[in-house]
Amino acid sequence: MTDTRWTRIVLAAVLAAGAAAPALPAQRTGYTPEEFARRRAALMAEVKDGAIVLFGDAALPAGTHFRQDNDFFYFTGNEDLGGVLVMLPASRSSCLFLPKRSAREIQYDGPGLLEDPDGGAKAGFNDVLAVGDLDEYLARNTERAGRVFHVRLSPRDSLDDARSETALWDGRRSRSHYNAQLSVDQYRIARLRERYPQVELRDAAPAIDALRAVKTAEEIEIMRRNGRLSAEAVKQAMLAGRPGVFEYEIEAAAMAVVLKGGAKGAAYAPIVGSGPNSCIFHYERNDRRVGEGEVVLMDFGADLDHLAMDITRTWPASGKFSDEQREVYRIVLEVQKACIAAYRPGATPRSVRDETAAAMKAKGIDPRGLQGGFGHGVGLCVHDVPLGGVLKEGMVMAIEPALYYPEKGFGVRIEDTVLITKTGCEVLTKGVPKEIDEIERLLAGRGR
Ligand SMILES: [Mn+2]
Repeated sequence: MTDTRWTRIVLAAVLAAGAAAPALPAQRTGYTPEEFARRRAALMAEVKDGAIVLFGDAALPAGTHFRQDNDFFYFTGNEDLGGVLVMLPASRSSCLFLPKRSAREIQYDGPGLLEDPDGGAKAGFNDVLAVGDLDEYLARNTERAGRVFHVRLSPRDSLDDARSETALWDGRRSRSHYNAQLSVDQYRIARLRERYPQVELRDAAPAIDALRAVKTAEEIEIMRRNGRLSAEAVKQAMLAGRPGVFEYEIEAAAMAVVLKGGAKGAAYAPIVGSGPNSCIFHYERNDRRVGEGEVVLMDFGADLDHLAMDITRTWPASGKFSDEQREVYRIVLEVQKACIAAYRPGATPRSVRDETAAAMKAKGIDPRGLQGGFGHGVGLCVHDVPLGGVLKEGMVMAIEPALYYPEKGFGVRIEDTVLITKTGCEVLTKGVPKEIDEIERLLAGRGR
């Protein structure tokens, strides 16, 4: 074996180890218990009166890791099933109700907070009680709470559906009256109305959303880490995304990185669209074989410590954009960069649109109808709570301009998630290339 062969083998091993190593140390930052106590105090300070009653999830999902109801998680950090949180702003108290479980149930699912003697105190609750005591507790406090319960009357959001989307899918499902049963949330409201007819129910969602929209220091640290992790995942997917592979192989390359980095999974079904599939906004079959000369559009983000991330990249499978692809890519990229430049505290959809138009004019680019504006918030949900029309420091937004040409068999979308800072914004997902020469250089490095 010659020296040069040795060098090459060692180099290959080092490269392989580098590719296999996680982008970040596997240790996650997570949350402190004080974080959730602070959030409860903030909501009680905002709501001031009545009793705040929030329900957790009641059933395990099939085939995927359990992920607690967003609003319930936000104020409890608790991942047990069937919990109810009751907060009394007047006395600044919060009490968590959890189902009593049999020894056998505990054997199956492991102990929860109710089985931990100091769990409640550690988590900062005044009490952790059996859910069977909930109605007695509410009845005891109805008069003290001024006959007002703040509950979630708005629809819930999920990992990947905003409150408005939950309502929309519900409406779509109900097109046939055979499918039009009430949701568990609607059922809970109906039960509360029946059981407490003297109590006025008010929607807690606006106050919750105002808190959730502005990220805490702990959330920002998690989202920064998720930005780096999800970016590394998309970068590995780009390296895997060449002609001849199936779209699901590209998905697998990204999933391996985020699972290794401590994420529970993807924040939404990964979108890997090659060729004509790049024009389908929410394509997720991911079962087509990538062809020569096509683009691959991948929309992907991890779910890390209950917080989502949202990235889209479009790259030429063969390693170089065609002239037509390059021209479209450049327009989308310039619009995206102009939006990012316009994101700062005080910005509105209008100001972003105006600044983007001015930037395109200055560069002599025809944006082909693409306007800047606001994307969507990102947080516990990929399509997070509404932000109220003006950007504030601590908000997290996805920016995702796109142009689609189904007749030409390709579309381009470029998306980053950004954190609004004091003076502008920090791109959390900058670890994955998006400049044309950066992309072509990265892909050239993978050889043939
Ligand atoms: Mn998005």
